[in-house]
Amino acid sequence: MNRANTVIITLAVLAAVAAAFWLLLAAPALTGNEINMPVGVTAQSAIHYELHMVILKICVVIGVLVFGAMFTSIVLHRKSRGHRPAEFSHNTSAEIVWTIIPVLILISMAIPATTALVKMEDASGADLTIKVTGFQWKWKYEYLDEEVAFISALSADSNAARQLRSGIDPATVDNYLLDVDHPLVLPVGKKVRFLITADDVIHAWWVPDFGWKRDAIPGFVNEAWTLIEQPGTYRGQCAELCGKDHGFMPIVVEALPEPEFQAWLAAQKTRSQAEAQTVASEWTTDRLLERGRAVYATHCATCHQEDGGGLAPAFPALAGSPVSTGPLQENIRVVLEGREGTAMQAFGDLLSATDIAAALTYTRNAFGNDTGDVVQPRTIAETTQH
Ligand code: HEC
Ligand SMILES: [Cu+2]
Repeated sequence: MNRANTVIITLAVLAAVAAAFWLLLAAPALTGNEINMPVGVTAQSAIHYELHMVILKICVVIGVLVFGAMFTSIVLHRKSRGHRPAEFSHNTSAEIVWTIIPVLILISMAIPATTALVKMEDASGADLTIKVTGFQWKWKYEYLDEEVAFISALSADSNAARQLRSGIDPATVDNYLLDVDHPLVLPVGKKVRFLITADDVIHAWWVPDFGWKRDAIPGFVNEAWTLIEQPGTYRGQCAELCGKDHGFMPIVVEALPEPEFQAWLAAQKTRSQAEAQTVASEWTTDRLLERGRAVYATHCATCHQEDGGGLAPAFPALAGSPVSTGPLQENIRVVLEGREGTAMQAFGDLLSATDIAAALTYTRNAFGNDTGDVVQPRTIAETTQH
């Protein structure tokens, strides 16, 4: 092979590398599939994307230069062509050059990276603050200063399909394991600050389209922020690995234009005020049982099972349980305070007085537990105030 052929081959390899890179960038337009990192929908994810592209381009240029030089010397200066290796062992000017150039490259990468980091951490000047608390296995969202708070748990469809031998094909469930009963609703174009913590074990709040993920750690409050630029529904998951149901506590964010968001918020406030009033009123047994069945399905059935039969050995049956059929005060205490050191959490922090009263009334009368006890929401409200 003559020299001209070798040069042509080397150039062809370099051209192929460069073409592959541009194809990577053009892929979404050509195939509809994203190979590159997605851009996301927030001010912050745009910062990440720009930084990623700057660094990627620098890396590609370095890669082409280094591999180009390597392949050229391997091919053109190989032994079979009669080349002999040089025998010097030090070259001060070469050493200075190959130290200074990488240092300059690293500095030129550190500047945009640090700028991006500083912007990512700056949660000041937020229009709205949301406190996010991770529980086993659901999220609680509190709109601070707005007196709006709710629990967001896996949607009933997904929950039914995921049960062992449910007989339901997950492929038939819309957004299987990525749907919740009450999504977090946020305004578009507003800076939203998050205070993220957990009540029991470590969780992690992650919506990929937002471009960040934060650990939710008991006893710590982590800060984060977002500014969503496009209305839409964004889905994420608890990204914690260690624990049986982190994969079943998804996150759904509905981003609404400001006026629609305000309307939603007003409706929520009216609802929670109405709820506060009904706590004081006398509830009929049927109403409590009906509500209790729903609360039980969402908040208790994962462990104690739909039929109250429990899941031996870890989760006791409530059907015939000495607590669910024994003295009422003890049952109230177990549900409000939980059982320290077990998966039985303190529901007093998690559910409203009405929900707890309904769940107690239901579990003391369902599954053959015919105690006939009716627990009024006001009884629970009085207990928790002390
Ligand atoms: C994450 C799993 C989990 C969930 C959800 C859960 N429990 Fe429990 N529950 C447990 C475990 C585990 C125990 C046993 C604790 C122990 O060993 O002392 C328990 C114990 C109990 C007991 C005492 C039973 C007995 O016989 O000792 C009652 C009553 C009870 N739970 C009611 C509820 C109610 C009501 C709900 C829903 C509002 C609920 N639990 C949700 C895990 C759970
Ligand atoms: Cu989790």
